[in-house]
Amino acid sequence: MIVVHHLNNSRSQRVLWLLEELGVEYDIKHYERDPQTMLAPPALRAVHPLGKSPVITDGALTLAESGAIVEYLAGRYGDGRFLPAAGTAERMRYTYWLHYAEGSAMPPLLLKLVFDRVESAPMPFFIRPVAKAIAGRAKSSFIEPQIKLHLDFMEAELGKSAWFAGDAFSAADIQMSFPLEAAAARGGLTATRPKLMDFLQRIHARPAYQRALERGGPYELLT
Ligand SMILES: N[C@@H](CCC(=O)N[C@@H](CS)C(=O)NCC(=O)O)C(=O)O
Repeated sequence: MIVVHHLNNSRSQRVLWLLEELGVEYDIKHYERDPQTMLAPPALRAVHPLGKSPVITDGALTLAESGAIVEYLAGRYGDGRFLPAAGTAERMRYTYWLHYAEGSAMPPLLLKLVFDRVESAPMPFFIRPVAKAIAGRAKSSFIEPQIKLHLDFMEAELGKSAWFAGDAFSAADIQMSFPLEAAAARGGLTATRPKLMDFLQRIHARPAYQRALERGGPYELLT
């Protein structure tokens, strides 16, 4: 039986959603973030040394890293569904987006989260103006322009086909959901990018997405 080590409000929601799309049986082991640090509890390190979510176990296999998990589950249990055929242009695009989500789209969004927190963290009053100035400069000179670059790119790509890998919904769309949901929560993704907003609406309407929310519990992305 597949076990998903699921952290609240996290990337592991994607894995639950994929398993619901695949119709595969699975169990969930729940972990709660520390409310102050937002880090995962130490118990997750007993499953994988990094102690991050998602991690799955499937028999003797323990697998971390959401892209690797999505690739494994779609390949092993998909029976050709949610995975474009090998050797096609769609398969190449599928592979690209599977890597792009965590490798390129997430880093500036994570930096934004960190620097937003620097600005609002408790600190001695005489440090605050300096910390705010450094965080503000990092955001305006690098982080926000990078987020804009990526959002513009993704918006243009979704102008070429209904889904990221082509005209059929694939597991790459599931992998891409997290950066787009994070961008809507904290990265300035709004109705000014209608293709991306429409993508979010379409995925949220999928019955498997909703079943995954019911099983995973509340899902509110960090802002
Ligand atoms: N690139 C990794 C990122 C894993 C990751 O950072 N997960 C976050 C949840 S969204 C986490 O476990 N955070 C808690 C912590 O670092 O303690 C993946 O895609 O699986």
